[in-house]
Order: sequence, then C-alpha cells, then structure tokens
Amino acid sequence: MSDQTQVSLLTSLNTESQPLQFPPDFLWGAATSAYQIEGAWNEDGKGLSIWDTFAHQPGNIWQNQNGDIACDHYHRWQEDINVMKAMGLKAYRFSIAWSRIFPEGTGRVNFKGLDFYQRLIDGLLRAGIEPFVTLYHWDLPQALQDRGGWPNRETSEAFVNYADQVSRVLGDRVKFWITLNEPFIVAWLGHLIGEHAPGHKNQDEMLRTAHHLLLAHGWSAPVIRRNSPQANVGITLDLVPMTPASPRFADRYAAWLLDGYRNRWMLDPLVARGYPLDVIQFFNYSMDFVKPGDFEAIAIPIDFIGLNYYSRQIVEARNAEGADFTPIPVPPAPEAEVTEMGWEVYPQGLFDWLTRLTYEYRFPEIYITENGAAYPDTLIEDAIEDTRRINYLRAHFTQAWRAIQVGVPLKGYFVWSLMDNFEWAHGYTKRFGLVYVDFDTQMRIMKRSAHWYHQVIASGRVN
Ligand code: GCO
Repeated sequence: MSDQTQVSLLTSLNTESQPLQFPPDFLWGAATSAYQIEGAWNEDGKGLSIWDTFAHQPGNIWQNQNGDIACDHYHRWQEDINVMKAMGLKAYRFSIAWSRIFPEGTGRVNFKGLDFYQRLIDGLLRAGIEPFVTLYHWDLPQALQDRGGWPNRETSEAFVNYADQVSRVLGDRVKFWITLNEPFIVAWLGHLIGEHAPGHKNQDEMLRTAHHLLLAHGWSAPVIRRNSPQANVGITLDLVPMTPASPRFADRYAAWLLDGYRNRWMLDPLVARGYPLDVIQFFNYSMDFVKPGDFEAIAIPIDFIGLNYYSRQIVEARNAEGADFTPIPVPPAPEAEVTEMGWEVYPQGLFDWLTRLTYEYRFPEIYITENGAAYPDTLIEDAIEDTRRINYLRAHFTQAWRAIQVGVPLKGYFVWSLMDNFEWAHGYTKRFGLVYVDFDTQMRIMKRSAHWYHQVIASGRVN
C-alpha cells in the first residue's frame, strides 16, 4: 500500500461497523518498573539507587512513603507470574535495577542481583510470556550520582558497561531490549523541576542529562546486539500531543515550541536530525556538551520505538498580543474527562502519535510500552469494579486498532501497570494496576479490568 492510499484511509475509516480484530501475533502485555514494585531495597548485595536516597529524604514523597517494600515483588515474583498467566499475558515489560548488578555503578558485579532476573526470566519463559527488558527506569546507582550523575558524560560509559554485562548473561533468552525509559522525564523532572530523583533544579544539568542519556542509548545498542543475537533494541519515549488553545498563530507557535521542547528534543536526534534548532534558539540554550560523533552514535537505527502515552497538553502563548510565544500549559477544560492524575482522557492522541511516528519519523516498528490510568479503586466484597479503567483502555485500544488499519507497524501493547505500585512522588496514592494490591497484606486481586483484558487477549478482539 502506498503512503498516499494509507493517508487517504485515515479519513475514510468507519470504526463503528467493523469488528476490532487485532493480528494473531499481537503482543498483549503489561508493564512495571523495578523501583516501583520490587522492594528488597537493601537485599542480596544491592547498592543504593538515587530513588532510595530521594525517597528516604523527608518531604520528597507523599507522606514520606518509599519503595523499600513496594509490592514485595522481589520475593513474590512467582505469584506475580501466576497472575500474569491467569490474565493470559503474552508479554511482560519490567526493568532491571542497575544497582543490583553493579552496587557501585561500575566495577564489581553482584551475581546475586543477576540471579534474581535470571529466575524471573526463566519463569516467564516457562509460562510462555515474552520478557521485555528495560535497562534504565530511573534508578541510577547512587555511587554514580556521587560522581556527578547523568550530567557527567562518564555515566554514559558506565551505562554501556552495565548493558554489556546484563546482555551477556541474559542475551540468550531476552529478545526485546529497551535501553531507556522516558529520558525526557529523567532530564526534566529529575534535573530541572526537582520532583524526581536526584531532585535538582538546573537547566544546564537538564540538557546535559538528556544528551548523555541519548548517548548511553546510542553507544549501548550495538553492544546489546553483539551479545544478544536475536535482539530487538529500542528506546521508550513518553510523547505528549500539544494542542494549541486557539487557532491563533501565537498559540499554534507556542504549541509547536512545546512539542519541540518535550517531544522533538528526544525524537529528532534519534533519526539523525540533531536537536530542534527552533527550541535551541528560543530558549537560548548553550550546547557545548555536544561532541563530534555524538549525533552519529545517537542516530543508530533502532528496531522499534516504544511509546508511552497517557494524555495531551493544551498550550497557549504567554502573550499573543505582545508576541511573547513562551508556551504556557493550560489545564483541561472543566467538562473534560480526567483520570485521578488530573490527566485528560484523550484517546485520539494515541492515534495521532502512532501515525506521526510512522509517517513523519519512519520508525520500522512500534510498541506501546505504557498506557493506562489511575482511578480511586475500592475493594468491595473482594472485587474491584473499575469500569472507568475498562472504558479508558477500550477507547485507547480502539485507536491502536485504527492505526494498524492505516499501516502503522504496531506490534504490541503494554498496559501500565500490571499491578498497583509506588507512583513516584505520589507514593501509593495512585492506583494504575490491572491487579489490585493490598499494601498491608500484599494480597493481589485481579480487578474487573484484568478479567476484561483477559477476554481481549484470548479473542484478539476489543468489544
Ligand atoms: C512513566 C513511568 C511509570 C509511571 C507511569 C504513570 O512512564 O512515567 O514509566 O513509571 O508510573 O507513567 O505515571
């Protein structure tokens, strides 16, 4: 099918009348990350990560909660695989805690840490569940932070060393590798806003962090491929559609700038476009950290892009009349439907990103590596009737299906999250899980949405 035909299909699809049947080999899954579920923060030789440090500092997390125990997945992984089996998951995305493998960030390997992931991966494979491994989901070893963290270019080298060690040991069994999860969030929330570890507020650190993360990605991809012959290597980005608050030029331009700041800043270097010039000029960034050869390294072709999609952002210019185009985020309209995070439910944005990643950026394959919603679930007589989550997922699955119809190479979909967990600065207050976790007893209960998802997976059909 030509691009022309596909694009004209964009407008002619009538989703009402067709059964939403997904391809038989579509990888339906669910996702988690190490710090959010594992607990066992100081067991079996694990070193400290920046999230251990950050969460232990009073005032950073809601009610000073932390991930010391979290879902106790480190001890309950077998039970958790059983839950995945009960749900019929075909794939499971999780992350590896770098400081379990390298307690000091580099140097000595802690084999007990690696053993945990070997057991988990072997267990998944026995259950017929494809492991999707994320190497970095925000928990930098504290020892590397002490040496300057991501703003220090040597951290990218340390990451390559870590990726090398892990892919050597797990590379025979793991076919899907995600180098980084949401590098923009690490740079922005961690180094400019200070809401995430390490809690810094410095624009220069933000830019250096983003660059060194991308370098870590680009440098490690060939190493992973060497160690893991069947490897599919990708990177996961959180992408946000920017909607201008009005059709005025100023608002459209502000939305485009924010798209550059938040989305293109990560996407463009990956496809050999370098950093977006409009953003560099508008914010007057100093780019002295870019060295010869960096862009070539970052633009190494990837096998897939991972898309984390939750919501959109409405944007206006600070002063349209005065030609101050500084992008200002606008809250959702009062009548808009929002999740418990305050995020607008906007399924159309998923379709828009899937088509943009395909037709503008030309990524060969796409996985939705996170999509889901937090709602205040209540346990009533051993059941959780989370109808709103089902509606949220159904609406987004529908957009994914539409995208496949117009030629988007979407290969799989991971719901965030497998189970309720530690939602970063919000602690345990936001429940994203398909599975309910009682954090006092560690009991797991499949929510109604998990049963519904089971049906979707079994039939390959959304209804
Ligand atoms: C992210 C992280 C997750 C979050 C989820 C909900 O993508 O931000 O991967 O760890 O928990 O997105 O906020």
